Formats: sequence, C-alpha cells, structure tokens
Amino acid sequence: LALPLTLPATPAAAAPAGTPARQLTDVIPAPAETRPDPRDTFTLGPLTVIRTSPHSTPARQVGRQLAEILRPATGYPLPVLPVHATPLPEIALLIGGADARLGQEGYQLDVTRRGVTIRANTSAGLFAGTQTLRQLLPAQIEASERQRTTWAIPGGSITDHPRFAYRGAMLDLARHFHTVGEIKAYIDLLSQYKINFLHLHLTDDQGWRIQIDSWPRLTTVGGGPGTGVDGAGPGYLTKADYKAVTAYAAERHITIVPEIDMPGHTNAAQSTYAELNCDGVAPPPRTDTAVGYSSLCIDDELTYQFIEDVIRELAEITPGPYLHIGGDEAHATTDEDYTTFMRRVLPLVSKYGKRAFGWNEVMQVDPATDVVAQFWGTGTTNTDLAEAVARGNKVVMSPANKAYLDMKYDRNTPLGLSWAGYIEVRDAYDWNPAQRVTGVGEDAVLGVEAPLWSETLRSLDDIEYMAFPRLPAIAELGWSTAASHDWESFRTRLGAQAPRWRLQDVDYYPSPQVPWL
Ligand code: TNX
Repeated sequence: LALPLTLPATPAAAAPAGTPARQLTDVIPAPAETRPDPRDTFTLGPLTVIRTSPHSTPARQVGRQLAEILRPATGYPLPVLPVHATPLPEIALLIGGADARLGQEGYQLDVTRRGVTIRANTSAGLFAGTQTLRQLLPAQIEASERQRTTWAIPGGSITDHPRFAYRGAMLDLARHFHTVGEIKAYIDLLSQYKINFLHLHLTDDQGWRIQIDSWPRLTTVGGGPGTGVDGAGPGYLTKADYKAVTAYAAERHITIVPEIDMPGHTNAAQSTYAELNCDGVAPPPRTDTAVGYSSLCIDDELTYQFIEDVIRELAEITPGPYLHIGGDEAHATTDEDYTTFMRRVLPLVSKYGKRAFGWNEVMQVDPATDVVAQFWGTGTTNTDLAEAVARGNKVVMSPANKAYLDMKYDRNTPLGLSWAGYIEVRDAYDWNPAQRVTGVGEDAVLGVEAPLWSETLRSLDDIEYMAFPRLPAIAELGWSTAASHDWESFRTRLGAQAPRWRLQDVDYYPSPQVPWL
C-alpha cells in the first residue's frame, strides 16, 4: 500500500448555503428500493481505499474504473486493493453472495459511517452500483480538477435491479458520420444512466459506414467524400475502429447492436455497385433526406450473396448477441418481394450465430419468435406486432412520438425534425412501455430504446443537445419500476443533474419544464 506521505488537506468547506442536501433517493434512474438512514453519512477522504473481491478480475476492473472517476476531483489516491481486514475507510465492491433477486444487473449498496459496500452477482451489477454511487456524491465529483468540498455520501441502503433487460440508445452514422471519439463520449454518458445497449445504424441511402472486405468500395465510395446529408457527413468505421468501439462499450457494460438496413435504405450500396440493381445501372448518390425510394433486387441471387457477405463479416466482429437488419420503410419493394426477401435473409442472421432485430415492419412476414421487433410507430395499435407478440416475439419500444431524440422539443428547437411531433421532456417521460401498444404487455416488452437520427445533426454538441435531458427520461422508463413513475420526482432529480452536465461539458437543452440547479 503506497500512500503518499503528504496527504492532500481535507477541505472543511461545507456545501454552499442554499444547496439542498443530497438524499439517497436523488438518483436517475430511480432505484427500486431505498432506505435512507440520515444518521449515517460516509465521507470520502484522503485515506479511503477501494476494496474489491479477492481474485476477481472483473471486480478489480470496476474498482479501477471507479477510482478513475473519483480521483480527478478529490485528488485522493484511492488505491484499489483486495478485500482485507485492515480498518481503513473503504468502498468495497463485492461480486457474489448477493441476493438472488438482484439478478444479472442488480446491486445492493450500503452506506454507513465506516464505508460503502456494493454487492452484486455480476460485474455488470457492480458497475451499475458504482454509477449510483457517483450520483450520490456532490456534483463536483465530475470536475476534472481538484475541488474543495466535503465528499459526503448520504447514509442508508439501496436494493436495485432493472425493470427491463434492454435499455438502449441509437446513433445514426449514415446520415452524418460520427467518429470513434464521439461514439465513445456518448457511451460514457449512456453508462451513467444504466443504458446497456447501443444500436449503431451503420448504413442508409446517404452513406455506408462499416468496412466490408469482400465489397471494399462500400466504404471508400459509399462512405467516402461527399456522402451524408448535404454531402457533409463522410467517413466510416474500419473493422479495427468497430472493434475498438465494441470493446470500449463492453468495459462500460454496453453491448453494441449493429444495423444494416435492408431491403430499402440501400442507395449508398446500390450507387456504389451497379450489379446490385435489377437493371444493372447504378443510380446517382443521394444526399437529400427523402426515404422509401431504394430497394435491393429481390430476384437476383447476387443480392443474397452480398447480404450474406455483409452479415458474415459483421457477425465475425460483433461480440453481442444481436444483429439488426432494419426492414423499415421499404416502400419501393412490393409486399410479396419484402416477404420473399426477409424469409431468405432472417435465417442468414441465425446461420452466423446472431439473433435478428428488425423495425416493426418485419413482423409482417411472421418471423421466427426469436426475432426482436423494434416498434417505432406513433399510434397505439399495430396488428402485425400484436400478432407477433401472441406468437412469442419480443418487442423493444421506441415510439417515435415519445422516444425519438431527433424530434424537436418545441417549435423553436434549432435542430431536429418534427414529423412525429414535438417532444418536450415530460412527453418523453410520461408513458408506460408496457401499456403503449394494444396486445404488447409487460412480458412482451424486452425494453426501450431512444433512437437519435442524424439528418440535422453533425457534432457531439448536437447529439448532446437532443439527448439531454430526454435520454435520462427513457433510461428511467427502462430501469425503474412502473410504480415509481412520478413526473414531479423525476423533474426535480433531473434538475439536480445539471451541475454534473456542466462539469462534463454536456450541451443540454435547458427545458422550461425542469427546475434546474
Ligand atoms: C424514420 S424510424 C426513419 C428514419 C429517419 C427517421 C427520422 C425509421 C425506422 N425510419 O429513416 O431517419 O424517421 O426521424
């Protein structure tokens, strides 16, 4: 144990007058059960150590990640050590021996005068617990330089686990490419709100953004200079980039879901390779935002060779269980052709060891029950979806008029679209994923996802402005119990996140519906 000889002075300064004391319940998403004990506060100090389960590499990894989050603002050494009997003030991170009810992602967090203990069955649960701990510390913990404050954590205990297994977000790399750095920055933000899936929309009419070795021009031409909306979003992920993104996400317990959209939304591929068109003629590249005009050639064997190459190469570099094949807005494909196409392509996803995801249109073809439907409609009925659910298919809920982060907040929002309406924070929060579509109840809902389409977005600031504060609303719908749903509580907790976002340089939209601190 190598503690520095001169420890940084413990600052005595209390929170500035007027700042309300944090409570154990001031967390987004709201934990399942909290039992505050106001007599018990733990204060992080220069002697605090982080202890992790002995011989557990995953627990040590979570410990190291927590130390990295806490060191800049505290200036404390926070060494990460195996569990030991030495009576030092400590944060203990323990895998195993936790309540079975916590499942794969839950955790138990106890704060007493002597320290903090987080217990979980898995490293994912432990990681989730550290994100809660982070929010229980003063907002200044997010600062990149040393702060003078008392690092008090409110006492009591939390028992927490998610309502839904799938809590997702989506980035659209096709309309405007987002760099590896931008994707990683978004992953960092997502992980703070216990989001565990990031869906990457990798191909569309305006661009192809993932390297495929057997069809090399997809990226150099289809993702090259002049691609993207207005020609202003060129770029693509090499396989090495993609692996770096999936690994970075995995360290934060986020699984990447890659999407190749088909049989429509394919102009970037078809304008690059003439042979992918029924008439053998390559259409011009498109940089406008129209949808529904492109279609792969359904009766041509080359189409299926192409799709199989893409699925095989993408599955090879995708550690997660899912591969999304789009299937939305195929208005240039007849219903009959659409069915022919999907019935050939869905088995290819299984052939390469993945479980298929598709936008809700895919349910028209009565796919196998392991195919997940992503609902993006604005209504409350969908016969194909309800029938699929009756057969056993699961659904991820992304209703466009609630969960689409690219919709404007109101008529003055400078970015975004409005085809599904304006979505203020309260609209994004006030709905129940298990009561949204007739026939799609709690058991059929795998979870929720907040897509962010990039027609109008370019920079990370643009992404942040549309995602914050609505992303935390969707995250809470995915994690917290239906019984805890409460707008007044949510808006207060949301307002208290703002000092954290300012310190993290998150360019959020200061909605008038929220009492911002
Ligand atoms: C509809 S949602 C689309 C996308 C657009 C989005 C814009 C869906 C499955 N398709 O192609 O980018 O609207 O909000």
